[in-house]
Amino acid sequence: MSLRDALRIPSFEITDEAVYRDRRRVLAALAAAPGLGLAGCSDAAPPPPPSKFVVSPEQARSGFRTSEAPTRYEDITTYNNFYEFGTGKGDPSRAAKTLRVKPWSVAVGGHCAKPGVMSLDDLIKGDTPEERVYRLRCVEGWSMVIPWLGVPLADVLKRFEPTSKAKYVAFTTLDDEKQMPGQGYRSLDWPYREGLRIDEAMHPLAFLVTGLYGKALPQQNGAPLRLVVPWKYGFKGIKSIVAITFVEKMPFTSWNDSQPEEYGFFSNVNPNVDHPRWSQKTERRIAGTQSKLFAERIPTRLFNGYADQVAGLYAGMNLRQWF
Ligand SMILES: Nc1nc2c(c(=O)[nH]1)N[C@H]1C(S)=C(S)[C@@H](COP(=O)(O)O)O[C@H]1N2
Ligand SMILES: [Mo]
Repeated sequence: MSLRDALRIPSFEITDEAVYRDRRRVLAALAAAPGLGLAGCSDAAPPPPPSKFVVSPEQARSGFRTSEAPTRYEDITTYNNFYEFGTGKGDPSRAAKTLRVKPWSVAVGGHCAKPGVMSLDDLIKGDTPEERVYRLRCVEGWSMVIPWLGVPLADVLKRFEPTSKAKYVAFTTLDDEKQMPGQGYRSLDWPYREGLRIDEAMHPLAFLVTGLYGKALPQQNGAPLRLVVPWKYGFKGIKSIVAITFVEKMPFTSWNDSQPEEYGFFSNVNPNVDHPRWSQKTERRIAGTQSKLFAERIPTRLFNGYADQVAGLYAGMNLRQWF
């Protein structure tokens, strides 16, 4: 396979081992070739987060709702990305029943004063789940409007007392091929992992989700606990979380590992930074009618429409380099 062909592989349609191996070879070759270095894959550390940015409670709250019509429950729960259950949009809702969501425990550790392994109930104890209607913009170009039920990520994280060495937070999905048969395919380096800079994780819009439409989270949507970061592409919203770790260095993330030139660590929704293989200028909502899967194209907004709340997190940062 030529380099050009290999780079054209649609990363969300990878199904077999041979393709996976080939792609790894191409990436290794790219890494070894000086001058082919791509923005965002440099060894340089990103600039430190701005020290002064604070979002007021009123400003934050204005991001918790939208007047846009929510996507239908049937669509939110049958059109999914959850590669642990297959790469097709309909696979997770058919296959995810093998995931046992009770009992569930989450290990919280790394650079914090009070690490611990706890049941999900203990993890969110004392927090009353609230509803927030957030847009979800998938990097592939479709989007939904979802009434999530959850708790602010910051409230949970603070109880573990992260230390000054906690510059990032790493999240890990369950690693169990028996419950997640898609892990038998090397579509990604399992378990699925994601991460946020600590100030992003502490931002009031970052949300730990336990339900949607007022009901417990269905398996296919990431039960019993998933992350939702509404200003970032959907893949940052890691599902079925079993570990949260405070770390000093930018952590490994699955999509960045898989295609570093296509999926940067930050992955903020940005219509001005195209994906190498497609434009990010527009998106299509899941339409919610029997006859039509997608609605007409609409413009994608910077930070998925949450710029008022989150742009300050990236003051002075080159969003093309740190995509
Ligand atoms: N563990 C895990 N989390 C994941 C994924 C995945 O494949 N595995 N897919 C991501 C992607 S690409 C998107 S767009 C969202 C989709 O969430 P939804 O199916 O609830 O709409 O989940 C994200 N979280
Ligand atoms: Mo996605």
